[in-house]
Amino acid sequence: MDVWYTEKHQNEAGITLKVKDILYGGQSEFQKVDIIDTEAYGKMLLLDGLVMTSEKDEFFYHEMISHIPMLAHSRPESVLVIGGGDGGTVREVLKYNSVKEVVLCEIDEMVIDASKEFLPSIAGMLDDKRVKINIEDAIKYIERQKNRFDVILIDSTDPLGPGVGLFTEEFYNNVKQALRKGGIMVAQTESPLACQEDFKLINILLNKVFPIVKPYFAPVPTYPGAYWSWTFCSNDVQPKLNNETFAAQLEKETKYYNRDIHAAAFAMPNYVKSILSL
Ligand code: AG3
Repeated sequence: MDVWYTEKHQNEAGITLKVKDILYGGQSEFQKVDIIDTEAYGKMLLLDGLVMTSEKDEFFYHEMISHIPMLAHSRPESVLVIGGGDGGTVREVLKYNSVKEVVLCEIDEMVIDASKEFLPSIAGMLDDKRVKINIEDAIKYIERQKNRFDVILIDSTDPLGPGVGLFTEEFYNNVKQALRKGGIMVAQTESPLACQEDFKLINILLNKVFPIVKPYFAPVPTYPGAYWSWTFCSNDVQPKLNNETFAAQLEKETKYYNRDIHAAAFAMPNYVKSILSL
């Protein structure tokens, strides 16, 4: 079989992968949901034809979106994951004994069902009893949450389609209200190389809402630019490592995260400083 999958990036570049098998194709009320198996990156979840995650490189993304905020917090007990229906972020958050509940607020049940069936190494912890799955638009859900979560992780798609409302000042304000004292929000904030405009605009919005806003960076080989960002936001907590003991234990099994990476992730390349006018 000589079938290739391509995601185009701004219609001027892209990623192309040789397909071994097409495992699932569905159209939900919100988006197209596909699972394919590729030679180079293993099984992958695509939403509206865009790469969300792959078995081979998911660890960069899921470890970075979760361990940086979780280890900057003094004792995370209640965690909210917005989007993230593939379960990778939930899997990482469940590694903390302090965590009593993880609410997954995902708009599209088809993403969860397809991930559970075809991506067990990523979605395998979604049945854990600490996980509460809420199939709802997070824009609505967050309006009802006040002073409720220690860590909120926005594991969204790009600012397009069903994800667009998760990148607004109003939404971020509601997220802020949903945080407890000492709480932390991290959002995926696009590529500072391939999506410079989005990266900049999201950072401007976050700075209107939160007093502490610190972007951080890591590679994600299958995403646009292969270079990704997340942004750490809080009213009262800085992003430094706060739980050295647990980090030392955790880094024995993580594939990307360790204490050196935690410190280095916030180092900002000069061209990124210029994008953010710093
Ligand atoms: N969130 C998707 C990041 C956006 C990727 N963009 C793209 N391929 N154009 C990841 C979900 C993983 N839990």
